[in-house]
Amino acid sequence: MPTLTQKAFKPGSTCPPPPGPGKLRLYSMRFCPYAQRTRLFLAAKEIEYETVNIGVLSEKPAWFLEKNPLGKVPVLEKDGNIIYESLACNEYLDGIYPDKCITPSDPLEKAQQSMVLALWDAKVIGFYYKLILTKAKEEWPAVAKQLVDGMQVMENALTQPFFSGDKVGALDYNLWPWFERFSMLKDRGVELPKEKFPKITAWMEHMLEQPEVKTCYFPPEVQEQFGKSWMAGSPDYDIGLEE
Ligand SMILES: N[C@@H](CCC(=O)N[C@@H](CS)C(=O)NCC(=O)O)C(=O)O
Repeated sequence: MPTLTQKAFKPGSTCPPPPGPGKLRLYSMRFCPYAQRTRLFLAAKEIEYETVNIGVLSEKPAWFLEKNPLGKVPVLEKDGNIIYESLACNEYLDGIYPDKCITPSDPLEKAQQSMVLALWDAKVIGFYYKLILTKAKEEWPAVAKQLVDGMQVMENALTQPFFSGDKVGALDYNLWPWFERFSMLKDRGVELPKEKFPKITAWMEHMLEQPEVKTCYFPPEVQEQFGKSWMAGSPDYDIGLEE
């Protein structure tokens, strides 16, 4: 996969020149689950692109805010157009590269996928970040319980082998990145035992077999190393990269 740079751009850096005509660029952060949604789409669709990694969780380069005023990754850039927000990025990719379309074309299926993502946003994701960012240990058990209760809602929503149906699809890619990171929360009281989460356990096993998931994967120890650096207030974006 062509990569413009792996090391994260930081404040004081210069914006790299725009990608050439017809070329696609992804502004990313190696450990960002939202950017991973888009990387999974790119890998599944076998689209060529270049990557510019940004140190986005700490002070960020001023030029990046000109790309996305929200200051968040993922961002796509192609032929002078800028797209931000992971779900918008993924739909845009399916729109401009219609081969291997991942977004459902059936309106009902599309609505159902959006509803499950809304459950995820309401019942899980806030507690996930609250647990990571809360320093007061005495608050962890209550937040961990809310998170596990939310995961039960997701277990109930998983009625087929994949969240998207018989085969892996958009909803699976849009949910997977946080599951890859769940071991980061073990120390804070969150586990997903097979007895309580049989469908999610089986789904995770299927997901880990998908080539695009393997392409975008970091093992738990690396996710945990990044998680610790972030929780300690100094995210290490460049773990594992050569000096
Ligand atoms: N709603 C956005 C969320 C993206 C997001 O929060 N990305 C994080 C990195 S994982 C980020 O860039 N954070 C920087 C910030 O919040 O300033 C999406 O779906 O793309």
